[in-house]
Amino acid sequence: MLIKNKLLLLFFLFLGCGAYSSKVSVVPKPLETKTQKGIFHLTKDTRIIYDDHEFQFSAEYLGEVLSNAIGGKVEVKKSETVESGSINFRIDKELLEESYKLEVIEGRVDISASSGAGIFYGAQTLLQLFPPQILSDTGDNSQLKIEGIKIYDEPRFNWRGAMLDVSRHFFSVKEVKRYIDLISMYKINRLHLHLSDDQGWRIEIDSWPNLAKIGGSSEIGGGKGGYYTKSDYQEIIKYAKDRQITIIPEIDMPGHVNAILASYPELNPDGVAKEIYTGYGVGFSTLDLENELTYKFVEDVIRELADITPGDYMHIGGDEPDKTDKKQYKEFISWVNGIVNKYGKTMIGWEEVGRAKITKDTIIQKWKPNSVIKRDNIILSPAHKTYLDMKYDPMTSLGIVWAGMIDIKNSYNWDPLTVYNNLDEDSIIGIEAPLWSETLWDINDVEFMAFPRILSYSELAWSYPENIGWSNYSGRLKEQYLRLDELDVNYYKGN
Ligand code: TNX
Repeated sequence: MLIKNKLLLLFFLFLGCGAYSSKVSVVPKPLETKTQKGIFHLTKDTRIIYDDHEFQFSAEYLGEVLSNAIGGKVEVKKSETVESGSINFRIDKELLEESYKLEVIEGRVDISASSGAGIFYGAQTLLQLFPPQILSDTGDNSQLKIEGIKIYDEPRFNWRGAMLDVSRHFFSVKEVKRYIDLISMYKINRLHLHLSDDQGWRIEIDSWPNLAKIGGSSEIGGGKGGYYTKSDYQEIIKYAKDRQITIIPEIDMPGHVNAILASYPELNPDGVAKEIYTGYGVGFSTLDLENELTYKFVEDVIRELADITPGDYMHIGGDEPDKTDKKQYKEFISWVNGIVNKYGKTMIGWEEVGRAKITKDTIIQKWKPNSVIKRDNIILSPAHKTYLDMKYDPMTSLGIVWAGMIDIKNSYNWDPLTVYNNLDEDSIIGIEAPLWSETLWDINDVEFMAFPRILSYSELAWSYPENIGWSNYSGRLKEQYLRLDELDVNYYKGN
């Protein structure tokens, strides 16, 4: 008995020493990591110093997190001079666009990059080197230190995406920002917003105001829906851009268009507006491709949307055109391709657009589990591996199962090169995890389906094959749970 108590006492003493394990649990796993001598303590005297104006946002962002953690004010300043006791963001033009170097030496942290993206990613890695309490705002800084380390990191794929369906259920600007906050911690750099579908139209278009007014007034299950004003949309874009995320707007056509047909009678072949639709079905609606007004409508929407979208891309959907004549579908997609290019954007479409003649730069998003289409410029979204709306297991209360169930291990254990009959690595621009929202009502539901699976996709897209492996990842993932706990993320806690 006595011995057992002594052992317990020793155990608690050990914990109490604050010996936070120095194992590196960063997700996605950095390319090269080496521990070295030195230690850096976060204190009320810590300063963040940056030498290039491009780094200002990341410096202030990090400053805010660290200030909350220590319950004081971490000073942030622009200067060429490195000081001891500081975290230094330094420009290094030799480095690749999104890469960074991070070094913790005695009493100092240096992060260098050639761009704002690299510095932001370095700052995210730095936060993950601290113990999880760095994300709490208790002001207890007794444990907040990092041991010496040297990291060089760069991404494998340039497209590391998430998609959020804001049509089937609408999510507010605040909810979208929360999602951006969380995914940007894991170096995801694209957020594709599915802005229209049968159940709702979510973006204000001045030349066709009923789209938002009528088309935006519904959602699955009969809720009140909603839409983004142009200034809402721009607020989301700015928020995402600061966090190195490009917003990709999608207007789905020529199928998935009931909300459009409900907003304007004149876009219907019989001149009668469709009823608003609040069910789950797909594949029942089509634009009238014999009506000239349809083409004016589409061009107006693309022009206005391109105008308020600084990113290079526009997604035109193109999926499940079950009610569209096959020949007309192909002609329409080729025509839309020209319109998207006319307004200065690269077109993206779900893989069905590959049936039509499209320009070489067009990006195809593969989603069907048995997809055979081969092309340059592919985004991988295999439904049976990356669809965040698939249930984890039969007990999951949210989600659907048409592509199977995807538990955490299954979300991680697949290879981008072989998931579809040996694609050429050069043809893959990256991975995107779509979250369709038929069964999701609010951000809590979104968090439950996306976390922790989205961390798998972040690692598969960022890390090189030699750094990918389930047993190592699952250990790091456990440590990430403590961080998600600090942020009150409603993540799935099963297997
Ligand atoms: C297929 S994937 C769809 C969506 C649904 C989703 C549900 C794709 C391009 N279309 O309309 O919401 O399945 O998982």
